[in-house]
Amino acid sequence: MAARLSAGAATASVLPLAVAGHACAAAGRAYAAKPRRATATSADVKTESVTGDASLGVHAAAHGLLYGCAVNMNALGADAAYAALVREQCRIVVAENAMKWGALRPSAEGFNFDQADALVAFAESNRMKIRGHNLVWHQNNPKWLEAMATEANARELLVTHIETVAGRYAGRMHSWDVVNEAIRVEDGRADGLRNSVWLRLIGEEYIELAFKTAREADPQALLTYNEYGIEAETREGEQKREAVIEMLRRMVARRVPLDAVGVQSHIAAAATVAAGGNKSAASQVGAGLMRFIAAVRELGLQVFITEMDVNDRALAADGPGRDAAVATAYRQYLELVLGDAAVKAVLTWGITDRYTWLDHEEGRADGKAERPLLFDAAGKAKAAFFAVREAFDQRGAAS
Ligand code: 9MR
Repeated sequence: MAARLSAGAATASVLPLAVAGHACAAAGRAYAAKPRRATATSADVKTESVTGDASLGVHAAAHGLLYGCAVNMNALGADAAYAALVREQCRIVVAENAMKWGALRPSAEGFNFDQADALVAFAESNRMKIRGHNLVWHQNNPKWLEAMATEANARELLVTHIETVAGRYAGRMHSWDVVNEAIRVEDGRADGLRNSVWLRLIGEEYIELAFKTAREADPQALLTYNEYGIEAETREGEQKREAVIEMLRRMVARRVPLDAVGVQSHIAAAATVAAGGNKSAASQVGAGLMRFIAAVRELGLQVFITEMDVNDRALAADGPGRDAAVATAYRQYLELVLGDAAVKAVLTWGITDRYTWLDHEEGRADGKAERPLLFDAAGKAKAAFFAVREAFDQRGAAS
């Protein structure tokens, strides 16, 4: 399996981040690395402008990239400073939750587009592009769906949902995550497909059905397959990459309408800086991910970094090391993946630590709030902001 993924891409099996740029160059269609600029210092963090021409959206655009973030609709309506921050930094937005079934489908009969429409209006009034997330998932489905969906009606439920939702915003979306997280190797199927409600009721063709329906409903949106857990240089990461790429190859061979792959990029900061450990999810990202991205590119598909954040659970509570380690993880990860010309967009999953989904998860052992994003809870740019901006600036011209 590993041989298939590496064919035509980098030949080294494992590369630490520091030399991963050579792997990209070996793939033949990557960017030449620029000399690295000095790391942002805490003095830079205090004084440098981050707005206007200094914003992430502008810096990304200068290097052929779209930058944006996931938007929390409750915060957007209630927190003017948050809305201003999103407006100032982003050229593309995605609803963190507002376009999921759970938000759109309070009942089997009806749709509630209030929050989704509000996001679209916000984006359009600020000339931002919009990603739709998502049309088919195993999570955040309303209770009624699992209760009433049967083998007899599941296709119709899925098709009606996609026609209605993608159709409503047709011609106005940059892209749609049509199917989200369809692979789960642990579920034991040879093809790696997750044992989701849609797989059980429709069979593996639910994926093709979803993409075809989405293309018909909105021929202009870039149709995306979005996945997590394909970043790490681990056995699990490699197995998942293999299963995803095989599924993508089958889809392309069958002419399923597919334009892009979303690499979610929920990563973890290195434990080395603050906690003294030597195991780091960030530093374990490398050649495997770049082979995957090259394989996606060779299928003629674009790559979007769709949900990046850096959890800091492994890091000691305070001191300068914590935010610096998060910034380092952003910098190393983005310098690596932006080495491939197929990567066209970077979105973070949120923008300020004030609103991060990670605080509603397992969280830090010390009970303190996570600091995984680019701005602190008061809206001040962190070292991670400057690391991301410099990673955008490092991206060279296409070779
Ligand atoms: O951040 C989202 C959180 O608020 C929701 O409760 C959760 C379930 O819908 O989804 C989170 O976002 C997920 C995204 O939709 C898909 N990839 C993983 C994200 C983090 O769990």
